[in-house]
Amino acid sequence: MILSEQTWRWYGPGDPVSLADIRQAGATGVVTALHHVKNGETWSLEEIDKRVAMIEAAGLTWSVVESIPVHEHIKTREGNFRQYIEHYKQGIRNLAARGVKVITYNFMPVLDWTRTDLAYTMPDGSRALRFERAAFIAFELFILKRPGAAALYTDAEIASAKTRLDGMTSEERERLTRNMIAGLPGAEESFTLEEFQAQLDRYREIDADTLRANLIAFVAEIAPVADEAGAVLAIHPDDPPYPILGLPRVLSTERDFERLVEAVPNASNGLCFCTGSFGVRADNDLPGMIRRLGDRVYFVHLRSTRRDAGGNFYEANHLEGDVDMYGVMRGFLEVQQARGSSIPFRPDHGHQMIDDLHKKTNPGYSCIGRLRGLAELRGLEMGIAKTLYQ
Ligand code: DNO
Repeated sequence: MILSEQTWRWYGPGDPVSLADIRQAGATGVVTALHHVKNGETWSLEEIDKRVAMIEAAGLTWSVVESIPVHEHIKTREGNFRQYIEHYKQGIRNLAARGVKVITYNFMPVLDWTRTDLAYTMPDGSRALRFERAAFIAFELFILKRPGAAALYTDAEIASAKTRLDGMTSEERERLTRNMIAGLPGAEESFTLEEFQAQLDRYREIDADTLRANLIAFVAEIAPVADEAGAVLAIHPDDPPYPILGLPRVLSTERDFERLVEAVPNASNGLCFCTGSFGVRADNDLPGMIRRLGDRVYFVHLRSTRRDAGGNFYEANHLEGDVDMYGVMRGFLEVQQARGSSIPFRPDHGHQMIDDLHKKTNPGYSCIGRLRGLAELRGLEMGIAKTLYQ
């Protein structure tokens, strides 16, 4: 019986949730990145060695890189993109040489994940991350004032966004702006409003077909390097999984990932199966997807969201919300039995709860909320595995 490898994201030495905490949570693998290395630079052996030593001294293993950021010039194929791709390749070789062989990345333009509210209070008093459509539209139309954006929305949506904005204090408006453009943890960029609009403008001529071609061109270059080094690549889906702010999206559905594999069939070209991101779309059949894409799933993020008819969603407890976590876990176990080896997963995000509420942690990455998630997922896995395989 093969069980998955339990991992936990760590933001490095400055993370208020320490390696010792991770060990007590019962995870064995660490998911981290060299956040201090500038986006586009090579991850040197020296910096990798320091990080490996730190993690191993805590009795843990550096299992997964999340992420080596993809420079914006690579996404738009301009400026120094050729040099950045060479740096990326060297980073893959260096990591693999030190035994770190699963590399997560994403190809979302400008922003990594996006939420309007980082402290949405749940009925039990814990706090969750939320994407609220009216607040998002209020930001886009009335704070950022993105040219042409109004054409995307109905009059009723615009009116409710205006009402929403009018009801906000100036502090709330500032907080919304910060949430949107200041970069959530993991994002390597943070902007002022003007800089943000300038970044969006760089994509004016880039539609989904062009972005997809740029993704394929990038992966076609790095996958052979990963194959040779014995590493695998795990692309993270778009979050949320549809176009926002006029930016194209190319990894929101099963078909999107299939297209990437059809274009670049190399074995290293794989997926970070994130149930929280894919799960925001009702047309993504998660238990079916993990089975069908299983051969290419190299890392898994387990998290659930609850969406409503108005296009809002919040992050639910791991076994609640819209994600059929039982079906996903069962599929995930089947994939691992078929492959004959463990695949790493991590509890993705968690509520701020109990003592988390009195601490400043990275949004989504508090200790106790994730501990609850990991404990629930571990129990679910054990229950299914013992029933099916013993
Ligand atoms: C959010 C994370 C993302 C993810 C990147 C992968 O919590 O899942 O920031 O790390 O998109 O490149």
